[in-house]
Amino acid sequence: MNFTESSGLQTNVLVDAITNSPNPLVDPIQTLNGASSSLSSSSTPTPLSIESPSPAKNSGNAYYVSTNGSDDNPGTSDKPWKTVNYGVNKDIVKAGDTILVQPGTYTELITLGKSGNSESGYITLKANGNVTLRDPDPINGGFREGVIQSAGKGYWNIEGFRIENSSWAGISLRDANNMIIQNNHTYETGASGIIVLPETYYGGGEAEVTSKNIKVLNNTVERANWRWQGNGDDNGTQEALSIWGVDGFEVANNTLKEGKREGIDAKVGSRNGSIHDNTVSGQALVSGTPRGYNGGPAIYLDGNRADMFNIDVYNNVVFNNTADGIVIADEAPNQGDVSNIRVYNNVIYGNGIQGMNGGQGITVTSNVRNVEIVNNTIAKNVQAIVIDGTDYTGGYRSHDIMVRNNIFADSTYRNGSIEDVNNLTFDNNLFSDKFEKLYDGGSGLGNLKASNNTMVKSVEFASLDGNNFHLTSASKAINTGSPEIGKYAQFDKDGKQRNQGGGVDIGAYEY
Ligand SMILES: [Ca+2]
Ligand SMILES: [Ca+2]
Ligand SMILES: [Ca+2]
Repeated sequence: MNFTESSGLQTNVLVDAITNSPNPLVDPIQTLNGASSSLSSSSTPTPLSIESPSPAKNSGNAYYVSTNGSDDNPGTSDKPWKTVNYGVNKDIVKAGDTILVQPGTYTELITLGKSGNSESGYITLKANGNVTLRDPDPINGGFREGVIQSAGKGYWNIEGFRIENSSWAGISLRDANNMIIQNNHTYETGASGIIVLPETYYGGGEAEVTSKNIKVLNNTVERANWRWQGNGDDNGTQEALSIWGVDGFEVANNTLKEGKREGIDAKVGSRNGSIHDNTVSGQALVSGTPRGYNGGPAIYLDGNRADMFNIDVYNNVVFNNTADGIVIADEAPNQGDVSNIRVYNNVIYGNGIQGMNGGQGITVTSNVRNVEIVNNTIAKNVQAIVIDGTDYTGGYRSHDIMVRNNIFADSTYRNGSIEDVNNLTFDNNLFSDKFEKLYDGGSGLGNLKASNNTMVKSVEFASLDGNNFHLTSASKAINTGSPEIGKYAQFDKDGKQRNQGGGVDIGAYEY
């Protein structure tokens, strides 16, 4: 297949439109209470921290589940219950209580049948040692089924499980509020490892923004979408870690590896959130296969059928993914747009396959505005950056995009491309001389302000071959960045104060 600059994106757009269609298979979860959803329309420029009581402070009762227990028992440590699903539905379990699951393998679907609350706290469901949860039927199970699943529930802390071999998702939370999902490991899940999604899926607009205050922390999501066989397949749909229609989210310190489709995907009106300190590699494994597709970002913001705004993407390491790195797009420009996005301190390397896909480090497409791309280090991708506001998917030409203090090193096809964008500021970036131009400038550039971009023979990383992108003393990146960066970027990826040695450095790491 011949390389074209937009091949990855175009194909990706098509495929998501197909695979986001409703699945006609049986809905495994009874529809219970609809979630309350208080939507915030405000947009603030500071990274968001979701307030929540610490589950560790739960002062409630502890109950136990063990493989050698009985559901006729009282659920004490001496007389534990046998099934997790029994425990999470038992009347005696209240807000603030903890259910400890003793070591072993449990083969059952676990449907959360109640909620905690803000006064008494979360209900904690926790692995008390090595606990594996398995789908009792890894072949059958429709759209939205998860080995742990819920509908309209909130205030749960789900912690420490290994979940594997599922027909659809590992953890699937519908219309959820105030959930913490932490320290779990999903492995070879049919569809997503972890997904939050709306009951009104595919409805469009605010109706799809039904979840709020979701934290997904320190999980490993490995081999997600493992049943995905390519276009037209209903089994392995969605993405490895999907945040769908969520107001208020934090996705942090997760490790994603070897997924067949996209990695972390905040989509359809998700807003007021952050994606940070995650490590994402080996995603989009099907890209370029005969029935696969040639896209699939490792981290994806897709506004889709509702407004998406106020999201920070920072301190992530995104490497060796088959297709793209970080993509900001809007697959459904007729409903809502994407705005107020900050992408900073990310290290993005080795993504894409030349001749097969675009392999962009960072991409912004049409119907997107007010994006700041600051102090990222982008190396050894097919191309480093593409800003393309062409309206082939509809919507307006992208505008008010800032690309500042980034390193673009050793791309394999070209540094980047920009076209059809208004009010693009492109300054104080450093790029290696493998290609003469920093970007191929296409048509449709309104009010482009490009200045102080510097070409160097070598960035002088600690080790380009060894993927250590810290700077060494000879680097021209030192003290040549612009100090005009947001408050959010005052510290580098390592937490070091910027402006060491009298000036801000270019790239993710301050020398
Ligand atoms: Ca199943
Ligand atoms: Ca949209
Ligand atoms: Ca400095």
